[in-house]
Amino acid sequence: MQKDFLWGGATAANQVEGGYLEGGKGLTSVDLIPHGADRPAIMQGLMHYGEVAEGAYYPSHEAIDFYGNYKEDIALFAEMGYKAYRFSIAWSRVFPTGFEDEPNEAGLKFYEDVIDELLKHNIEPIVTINHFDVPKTLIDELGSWKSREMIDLYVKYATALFNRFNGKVKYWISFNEINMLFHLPFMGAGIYFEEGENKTEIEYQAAHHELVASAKATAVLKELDPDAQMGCMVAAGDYYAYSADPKDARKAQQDNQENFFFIDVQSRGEYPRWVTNMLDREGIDIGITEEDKQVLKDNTVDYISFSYYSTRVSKAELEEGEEMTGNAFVGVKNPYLEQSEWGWAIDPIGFRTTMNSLWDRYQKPLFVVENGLGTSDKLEDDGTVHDDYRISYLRDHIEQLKLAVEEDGIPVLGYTSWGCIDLVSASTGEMSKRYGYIYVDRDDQGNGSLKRYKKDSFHWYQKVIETNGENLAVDNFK
Ligand code: BGP
Repeated sequence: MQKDFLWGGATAANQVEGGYLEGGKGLTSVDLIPHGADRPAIMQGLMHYGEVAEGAYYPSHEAIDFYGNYKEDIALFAEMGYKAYRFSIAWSRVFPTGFEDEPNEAGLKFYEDVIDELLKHNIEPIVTINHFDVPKTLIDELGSWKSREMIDLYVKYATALFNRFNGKVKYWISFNEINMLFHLPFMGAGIYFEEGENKTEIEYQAAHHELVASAKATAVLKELDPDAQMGCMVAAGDYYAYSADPKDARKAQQDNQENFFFIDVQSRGEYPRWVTNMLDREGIDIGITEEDKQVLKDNTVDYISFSYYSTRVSKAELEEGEEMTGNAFVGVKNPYLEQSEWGWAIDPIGFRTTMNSLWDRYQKPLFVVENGLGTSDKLEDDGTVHDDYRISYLRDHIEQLKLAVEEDGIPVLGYTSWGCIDLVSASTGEMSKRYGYIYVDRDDQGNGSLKRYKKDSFHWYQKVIETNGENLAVDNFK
């Protein structure tokens, strides 16, 4: 791997920070998604909690208290040797309702402190501007990204960040997993559906607003700091055809095209024709102006960042009960692959395949900003956690990453594994679905000391970074 390869870890504000009303922060979409039976329907925008409900448990409200603990946590990242740390900024910490003219100083100051702490340890901050997080007031007043007004509000927010962190942050990501809008509209974009609304129309309308907002923010960034880089971010993972039946192959192609849609626009600067044709055919007008087209064309991204957890399988004709979901993507089970405890397929070779697909399509540097295994761990009495299964998973994936770089010649900027410290699961709201190198003592009901413990994988990853990916042996730390 190249000398300056950015090894590190990744988190998101709502999954680690807590302090949900501290420092003047406003309520945000995720603060309204409780743990429990209603969570899936709420994330999909099919049910809506307009207010924080009495008696419900909201994991984002306290999370793992990174808000109060960031110095100690960053010190642990530094001890592992991180070169980069990807985190997100909570929009409602900086603009509590989204409508204020001026940013909230306490919010900006918190992130400035985080960034300064990282820089002190020579860790490159990778900042996601928006990760599953829309201020509640914008949802209530505008219907979130359904409204075109969101574009200017987002650009105002992003501009406040670019101004404040100019020269300190080089890598920006405009939206986390922007394609999640099609799978979990409320989680991804603060959108819920009213009776009688056309789902396809709403989703493409919102997508268009996000795409224009991303492009406009990119223009501002380049103006303020020509050296900074803007990346798009997609929940990646190729769709395989279930069989050699042409119908399955065609279905896989369509599923892949849909998954690439946002990145096609952000990287190539224009809508793919299958989308404009489909919208015309369906009689859907999402209000794309000539000016929008120009903005999209002129402000494409510098790099393609992505999350990778698994590939997916497309089948044209589904049989009853055959459907399965992994990371919100629906498909069928791959008979060749094992699954995680939470039912997500494990496919290291698919990681390399996916990187090749992205590179062949866009020819822009890639950045792996999420990858990891969510599973339960056991904290031993002596404070150790023997997570050899996580080490194997990461080893198998990093091996494929190296092949993509060294054999296939794909430029990859870095690898920040997901949930480098245990955090709240986005899909389930659980703490017991753990991804971290660092164990956090907290359970699914919010009990626990929040104390941090180093897992075996902590020491393993430390060695991986120290040897720049050369020593991947599962016992390299012993
Ligand atoms: C991605 C999200 C993350 C993260 C991860 C793991 O979709 O960008 O926020 O949570 O998936 O998913 P989960 O937490 O549901 O296990």
